[in-house]
Amino acid sequence: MPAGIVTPTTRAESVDLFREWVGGDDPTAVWIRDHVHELARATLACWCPQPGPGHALVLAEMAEVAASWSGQPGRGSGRYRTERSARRHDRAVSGAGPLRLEFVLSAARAEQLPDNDIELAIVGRSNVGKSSLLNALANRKQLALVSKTPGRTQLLNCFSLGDGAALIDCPGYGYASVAANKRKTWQKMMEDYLLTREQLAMILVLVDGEIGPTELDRQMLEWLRAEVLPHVVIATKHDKVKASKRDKRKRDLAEACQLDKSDVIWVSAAKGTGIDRLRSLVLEWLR
Ligand SMILES: Nc1nc2c(ncn2[C@@H]2O[C@H](COP(=O)(O)OP(=O)(O)O)[C@@H](O)[C@H]2O)c(=O)[nH]1
Ligand SMILES: [Mg+2]
Repeated sequence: MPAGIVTPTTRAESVDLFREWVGGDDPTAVWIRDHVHELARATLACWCPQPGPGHALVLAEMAEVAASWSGQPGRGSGRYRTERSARRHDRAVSGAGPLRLEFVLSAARAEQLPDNDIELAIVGRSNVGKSSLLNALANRKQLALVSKTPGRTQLLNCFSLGDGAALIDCPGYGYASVAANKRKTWQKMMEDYLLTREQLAMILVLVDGEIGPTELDRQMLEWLRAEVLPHVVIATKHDKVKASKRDKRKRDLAEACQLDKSDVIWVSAAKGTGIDRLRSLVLEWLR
């Protein structure tokens, strides 16, 4: 920030000044404009290693500011908004409504996935409601049936959203019947994918709202925190919790996940509760 011109006294003044400076020709300002999303993500990861829905809102606000820079007079409109980011922007502002998800392929290893620009991963134990949630997001009954095909339950299932964005339905953990060597294969594949996939913008950790986090869910969350991977907890089967018990269940589930109540997103694929909001968040995370 150029020093000594004006000393801002209010937050609004500081923001105005920052906007003015960052819209200018200064090489640092140009660099910041070009890297705003990476900067936002990195900053948030430092402030708050346990990402929640609040992250998406902050990122959305920063993206809005960045979009306004791209229209700055002088530097050439559109110079800082690539075609791809413009498409993402259009996709995001086109509003929720069913996501246009299409099954692409199942992969045994991350390298076999298509070269998507950006991805979200859905993880959770088997039966938590991953396939049902995908169907609900797309408002399709059988979209995610493919992932129930025998043999495919242990694979990374890729669903495209168009424009280089994809959702990856990861194999569920916690099959008691799965042999130890298979569990090792699962663990290696998941670690390879989650730790090394550069396109991965957010990991959606599904927790069964009816029964709360299992030991394996808690281990997964601990691992994600230790690796500082961006993730958010989604509690499924909201409809299965009695209305009279919901408040307490929401508190208990959040606490068991070491989160704030407001950081857990509750959904019901069966009744559609929370699905629209999750669609909007998905689009935000994919920007
Ligand atoms: N009541 C209710 N049941 C659900 C919901 N979501 C999933 N289920 C049920 O939970 C079971 C497992 O769901 P599925 O989507 O196959 O889980 P996955 O193994 O994680 O893909 C199925 O019997 C679903 O019908 C929900 O929101 N409400
Ligand atoms: Mg499934």
